[in-house]
Amino acid sequence: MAEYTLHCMAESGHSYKVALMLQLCGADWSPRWVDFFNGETRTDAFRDTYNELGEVPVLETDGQMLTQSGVILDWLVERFDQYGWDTEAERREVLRWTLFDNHKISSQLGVLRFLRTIAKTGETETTKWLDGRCRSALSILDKHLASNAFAIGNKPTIADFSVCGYMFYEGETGIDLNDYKNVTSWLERIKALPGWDHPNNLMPSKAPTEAA
Ligand SMILES: N[C@@H](CCC(=O)N[C@@H](CS)C(=O)NCC(=O)O)C(=O)O
Repeated sequence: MAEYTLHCMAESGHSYKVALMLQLCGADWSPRWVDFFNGETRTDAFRDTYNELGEVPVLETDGQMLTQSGVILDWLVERFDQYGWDTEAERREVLRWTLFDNHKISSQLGVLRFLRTIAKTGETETTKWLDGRCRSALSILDKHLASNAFAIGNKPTIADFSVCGYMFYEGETGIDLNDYKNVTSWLERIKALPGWDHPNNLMPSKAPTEAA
């Protein structure tokens, strides 16, 4: 059994943040597919065993269940001493971008992508509203990246892995990232990190027995 088990599914950008960190750190990890679309995270069994919050990702290691991607990433920095900060000021910058991501970027891009590509609701007042919110957040990010190679300056950190969570699912949010040139250049820099891989290659999208 691997040292780390990531309870996740390929469609989850929040899980991808953790999968990417594990991969880039060369961790001994394996994914466990969660049957999210049939409601596994809403069952008492899941909530009692893995996460009372009813969400993926969950990182299981050494009998512990770690939840919330931002918390897990922070914990992994301490474990691997990689993709973290050198000063307290940098640590706060990492936290600032991780919180902004959780509130304004990944949460909204994730829901927009779900509505447009998975639930296929068609264009509604909700998708229109979310589209505007996402574009506004992307513009803020794009401006920041005009003078910063990565989220907190010149080095990649877990803040980048948080912010990019839903940005490699090309075409699925309905927002063309080419409208945000600094964002696409930054994504290329993340892709160039040794060990980078696409969410669909790191996490399964169906049960292993079905996939076999
Ligand atoms: N802030 C959380 C967000 C996690 C999240 O929203 N996960 C989604 C899947 S991508 C989920 O499990 N949602 C549960 C549900 O909708 O019932 C994190 O970063 O870990």
